[in-house]
Amino acid sequence: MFQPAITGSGVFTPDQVITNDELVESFNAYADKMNAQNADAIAAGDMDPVPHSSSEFIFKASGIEQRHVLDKSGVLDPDVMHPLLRQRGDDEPGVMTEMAVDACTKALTQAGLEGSDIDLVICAASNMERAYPAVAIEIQQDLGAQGFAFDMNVACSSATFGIQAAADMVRSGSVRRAIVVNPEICSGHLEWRDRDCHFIFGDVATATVIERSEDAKGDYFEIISTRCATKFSNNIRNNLGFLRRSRPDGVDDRRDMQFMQNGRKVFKEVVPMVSAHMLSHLEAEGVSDVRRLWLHQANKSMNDFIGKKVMGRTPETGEQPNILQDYANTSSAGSIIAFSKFSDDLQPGEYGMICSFGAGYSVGSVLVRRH
Ligand code: CO8
Repeated sequence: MFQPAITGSGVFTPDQVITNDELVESFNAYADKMNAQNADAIAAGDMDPVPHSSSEFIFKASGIEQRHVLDKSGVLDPDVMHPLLRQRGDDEPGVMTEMAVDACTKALTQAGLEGSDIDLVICAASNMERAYPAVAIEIQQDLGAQGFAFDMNVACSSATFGIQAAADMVRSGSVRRAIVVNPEICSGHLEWRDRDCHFIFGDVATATVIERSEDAKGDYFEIISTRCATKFSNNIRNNLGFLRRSRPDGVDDRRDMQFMQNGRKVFKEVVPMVSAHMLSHLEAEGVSDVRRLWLHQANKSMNDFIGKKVMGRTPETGEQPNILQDYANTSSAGSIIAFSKFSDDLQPGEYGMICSFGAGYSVGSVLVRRH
């Protein structure tokens, strides 16, 4: 058996930013347009008007101030309300591959490795750009990696579930060096026409290199252990799927074919589930002094609750870094952005925990120790 370690991480951040004010201005223009178009039905009581959104609500309810996206022009156009991405030919890299290779290159550089040193690529994300071939195999090819590659999807928990899979394979010796990459194009499956959720997500890609600690060329974090858990819930759901054209209604732009959630229920049910999961993981390892929590980045109050419960006190500044104010929820990538940007200062011997959670429900935790 070998000791797996995280030896590098990297983040690809799209250039384009949408602030809350920009988002709300375009949403309200869309609402006004819809309400004018449907004035008669609204007056007759056959339809509810589309209510306005507000920047104050967004910040207060979530802590989000802005989000990065691949294309803001389509999202902010009241006549479009989704990203507009160029159709690529089958002989050029897909969008997910392009983002993934950027994040992987940064992670490999930090680890002092080349793409050809890698013998496992896991593309772990909430949605895949196509059904097949696996996006991971295209990433493997563009990195010049060896071995094998596969896709996996556990929604917001994809990164930690991917790290568990990779760490277990490195531990057993079935692979030598793995990269887990999380290209999340959340803007593509967010319903920008619904004020309840239009502010929630952003786009990003993260990558994590996992190899034997004995092979590490620089600083690293030992992966002490991982824990994954799932419990079925319909409170976060997207019904878009390959059977859509088989259904009699023939519609392919139904509300339920984009992200849907009952946010209040998610909040109430997931916070205790995640806190208990993290505490039992720490207890099983006999760790009572975890120094850093890199949590899933969905909601600031949610993270405040979880941090307080797990630490047994209000975390001090920097102990539980949030990046959601700048990135919004980036699904599985959120906890890895936090890890990548806020882990350098941990001292040798100090423990930290990466934890992601979300649709499924699902929760995954990775206990690491700074070498
Ligand atoms: N502007 C103004 N008012 C608003 C707005 C808005 N934009 N949106 C809602 N309101 C109104 C509501 O209509 C409601 O009005 P009323 O009281 O009259 O009914 C009032 O404000 C309060 O609404 P909510 O109860 O919905 O507000 P909350 O305080 O619960 O905040 C949140 C909403 C922020 C969504 C919060 O519930 C939350 O963060 N919950 C946790 C959600 C979560 O963690 N989800 C995880 C999802 S991520 C995941 O698993 C990955 C899925 C795959 C990725 C998909 C990518 C697209």
